[in-house]
Amino acid sequence: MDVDGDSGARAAAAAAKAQLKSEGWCVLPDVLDAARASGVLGRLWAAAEEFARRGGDTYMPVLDPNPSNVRVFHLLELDPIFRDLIQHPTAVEMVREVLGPQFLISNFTANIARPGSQSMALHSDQSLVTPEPWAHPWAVNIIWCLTDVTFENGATLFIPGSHHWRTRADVPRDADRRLRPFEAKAGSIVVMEGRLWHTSGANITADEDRALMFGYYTVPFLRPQVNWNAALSAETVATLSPQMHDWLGLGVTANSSLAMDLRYLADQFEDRRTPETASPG
Ligand SMILES: O=C(O)CCC(=O)C(=O)O
Repeated sequence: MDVDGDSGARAAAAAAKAQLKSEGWCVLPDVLDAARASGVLGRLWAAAEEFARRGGDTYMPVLDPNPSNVRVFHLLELDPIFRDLIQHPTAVEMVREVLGPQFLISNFTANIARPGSQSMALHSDQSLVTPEPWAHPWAVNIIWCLTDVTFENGATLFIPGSHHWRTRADVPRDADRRLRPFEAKAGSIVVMEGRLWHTSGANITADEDRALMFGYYTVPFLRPQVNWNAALSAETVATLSPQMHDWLGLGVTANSSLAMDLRYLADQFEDRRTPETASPG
């Protein structure tokens, strides 16, 4: 979908944004065409091999019950195609819809659920990086669908309305029975705000992979999940635009927010001045 395109596309984008605001998620179809989605999938498999060649483990027992889930971390370091996708204009537009104009790229990973894969823990991504209460959306995932995603092949399962849960005590005992799949065509993105509780689905097909990539963005005052200064090589950093430097928090002043009022005292309270309190001259 071209968010800036014709009026039909604009109406669909507006509806998606309204749904994101009220329900905490939306699906935008056709962000990548079928050929591009399949091309990115090929690059993802190559990246998985390269990740393993560099000593990374694609099976993470702390996350997944068995090795049928293939995890790939540090995508931004592995192939420039992922550096393009993390700053795709549609993705950035949806991120800003949730987080406002300023944000950081916190992580970019993939999870290929192969036949036999099982669900990880139920969680919200915001609960992984901030303490309770979760009052505002401070994180958002852009989930790239590189294959068609169905309940059967392991679609991410989410709980409608769970973005309103403010503490762990709000998670109901029957949460596992409330799960619903995010189903979408290859080339879609699913936008999921950080407070929506979810898990990976089980892939119960005989021979179908489900390949998703998770671009994770947060408000700028949260420490990113990945320390990009450690994760990215000098060669990769040299390819990045000033904008990407900012979004990855690479600069010396990255930890200083500009969203503050540092006017001098006299200017901050100028409107309260009366002729008597105004300085002479
Ligand atoms: O793969 C999925 O469907 C969900 C993955 C996820 O939520 C995670 O890795 O935190």
